[in-house]
Amino acid sequence: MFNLILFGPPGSGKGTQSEKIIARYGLKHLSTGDLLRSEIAASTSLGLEAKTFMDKGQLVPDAVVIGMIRSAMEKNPDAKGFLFDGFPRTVAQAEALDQLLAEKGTSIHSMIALMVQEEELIKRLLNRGLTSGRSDDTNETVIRARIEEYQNKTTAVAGHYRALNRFAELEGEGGIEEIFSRIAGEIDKHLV
Ligand code: B4P
Repeated sequence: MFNLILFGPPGSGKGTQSEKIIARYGLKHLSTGDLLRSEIAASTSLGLEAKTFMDKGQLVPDAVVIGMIRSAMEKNPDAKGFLFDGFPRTVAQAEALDQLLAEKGTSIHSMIALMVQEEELIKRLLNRGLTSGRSDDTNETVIRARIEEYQNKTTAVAGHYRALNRFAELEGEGGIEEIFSRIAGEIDKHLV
């Protein structure tokens, strides 16, 4: 298996680049943001609970997202690898993910982090909010709260994989194809 984490602040291009990565490399895409939004759309109790956090720009509790990832992995026993997008976002989530993969006899091969300046993130998310219908993309105060959550709770996850020597940081500004070429160059180093 080849397992990759795409990492970066909200609006850094994780969702955008994930689509291109799965198309080229055939990995199973697991986005906690997408999984949570489908729970919200189906009005499940998990979705209704998650929405109260997401609408404030806060992270959803670890136990909820870890349980969701566990069941998504169990539904895909034949995947040739996973692309984790938006997960892990806390050190506790990273430790749980390492454990889940160890149970399958595998591990994370690489974490790729996209670097984007804060003002560019805000511009992209407000722009997406014009059409996405996402309540967390339309209010600049909520967007800034998401970025603050990232700085306070999520950046530490990079240190976890850096310590394992499985971390690469790439420029996340520029054209979408140009950024994808950088990501593919990094992935290919692990596949040759
Ligand atoms: P997510 O759904 O993960 O969303 P995101 O971080 O906002 O966005 P992403 O980074 O994927 O967006 P993209 O850049 O592709 O999280 C939403 C919320 O769910 C969180 O705030 C949290 O509450 C909750 N949550 C999710 N996972 C969780 C977890 N593990 N633990 C706890 N809570 C969790 O797109 C942004 C925009 O930029 C798009 O419009 C795109 O078109 C544009 N764009 C992309 N690349 C561009 C480029 N190169 N140039 C210009 N624009 C670009």
